[in-house]
Parts: sequence; C-alpha cells; structure tokens
Amino acid sequence: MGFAISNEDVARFHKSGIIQIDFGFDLSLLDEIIDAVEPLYPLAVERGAPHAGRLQDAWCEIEGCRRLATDQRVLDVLQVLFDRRPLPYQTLNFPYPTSQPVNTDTIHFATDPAGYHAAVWVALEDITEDNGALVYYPGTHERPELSMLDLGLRPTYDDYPAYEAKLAEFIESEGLKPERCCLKKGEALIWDAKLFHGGPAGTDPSRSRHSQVTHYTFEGCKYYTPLTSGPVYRSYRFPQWIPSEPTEPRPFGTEKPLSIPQRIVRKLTMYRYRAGDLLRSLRG
Ligand SMILES: O=C(O)CCC(=O)C(=O)O
Repeated sequence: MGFAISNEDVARFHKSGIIQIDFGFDLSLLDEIIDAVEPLYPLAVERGAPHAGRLQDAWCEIEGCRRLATDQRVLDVLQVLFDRRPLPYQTLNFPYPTSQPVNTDTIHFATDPAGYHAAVWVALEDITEDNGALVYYPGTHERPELSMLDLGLRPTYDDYPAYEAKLAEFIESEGLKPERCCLKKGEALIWDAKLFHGGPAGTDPSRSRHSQVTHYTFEGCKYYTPLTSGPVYRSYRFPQWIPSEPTEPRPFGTEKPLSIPQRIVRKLTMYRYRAGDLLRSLRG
C-alpha cells in the first residue's frame, strides 16, 4: 500500500482546490537540490529563460530534482486525487519569490478530457510571508474557465500581461478573498490547475525562497496550450515525461525535438480540430 491521505484531505482538496501535505521528504535531498541548482541560475537566461530566478526542467541535469518530481509518495496521492495515473512533465526551481501575479495553470496547459493537471510545490526551506508565501483563492478551481477570448484578448503570448491584469480585475470585481500558505521546509502544496494563485514578493528582500514545483498531467488525455489556442484551432503539446529512473543527464532547457510522427500527428489533429469547428459553425 502506498502513501495514504485521509478522506478529509481528499475532500478538502476537492473543495478548496489545494492541500498542504508533509510527505516526509528526506531534508538532506532538499539541501542537495539547492546546492546543485544554485550554480545553474546564472545560465537560465542564456538558455532562454526570461530572468535568472527560474530554472525550467533542472531535472534533466540534476538527479535530485528528478527524484523529487517522481517521488512515489507524491504519485500515490495524485493517483487518489485524480483517479488516473499521474505523469510528471516539467519542473521549475526558484531561488527567491517570483512576484508572479495571480494566474491559473490551465491557461498554459489543459487536457481533453478537461481537468487533468496538478502542480506539486515543495518548500526547500521554511517559507513565511517574509520570503514570499504563495497566495491563492480557495474554491476558484470550480469556476468556469476564463479563456483569452472570454476575457476579450487574443490567443497569443503578447496578450499574457493583459490576461494577468484582467484576472486581477475579475478578482476585485468578485470580491474574492486570498489566503497565504506558510510552509515548513519539506512540506508541499498540491493544487488543481484551475486554482487562481500567485507568488507575491516577500517582506524581507534579503531572504531566499528556494522551492521546486513539478507539473503533472495524467494518462490518457490530449494535451494543449489554451493560451495560444483560438476558437478554431488548438495548440497541441507532446509533453516529455520525467522518467522514473535516472537517465543520462542533459543540459536543462534543451528540449528533445518532436519526432516526425509526433509532428505529423500535431498537424493532422490541428487540421481535424479546425475542420470540425468550421463544420459546427456552418451547421449553425
Ligand atoms: O512559485 C511561485 O511563486 C509560483 C509558481 C507557480 O505558480 C507555478 O509553477 O504554477
């Protein structure tokens, strides 16, 4: 029998869209991760990141990041919460608060059938409001999804700052109340992709806020990016699953290119979706 959570925790997750769990991670693994990722942050920008405070897919290079992302206890809990086999596909490491405005993960990654995406965010050190405890809006995962088009925006990254601003206006107009998550080193948060959440700055700018978040989707879905999908096409994705066994390290940020069959499928499914949408609109 795997790592178990109580029925109350499962109910709490489904009600609020987030839960805090202590999986009992080995704290020395977390220290190892901090030591291993720290020298990589200066390379992040060189390898395409918008700034040096975010390392995408360090698991490719750092075995500890891969081990944390594929920890069996986490997979057991995700399996129970979503009733499907979880598939980790992306890690992000942060050395300090992200100052990330409130957003949802579903604008970046969605599934068909809908609803199969989760984030698991692990505190690699104690996290309080001083060093940027995450903010979230309980229950927002149950609201109807807000696409770029619903918000009057174009489905392109150019409109992403406007998406964040619209979400902030929406929160204000609905009078939604935020909560903060202070965590002990080693504790984790699991949230549903539709949950409104953000990473505010800390009150003490001298403090670090080391964390690793892993994004998981689930088996048996089609995967796409709503942010760049329009009314008549979808931007399909072919995520690369993080392997459950150690692999040959490769530099983070160097995605394996899509295979030729994947490229063909991507084109065909995009056209099939476009054609289906066109037919539906002609039928009225
Ligand atoms: O760590 C943070 O401040 C935000 C991370 C986050 O929102 C995410 O990875 O989805």
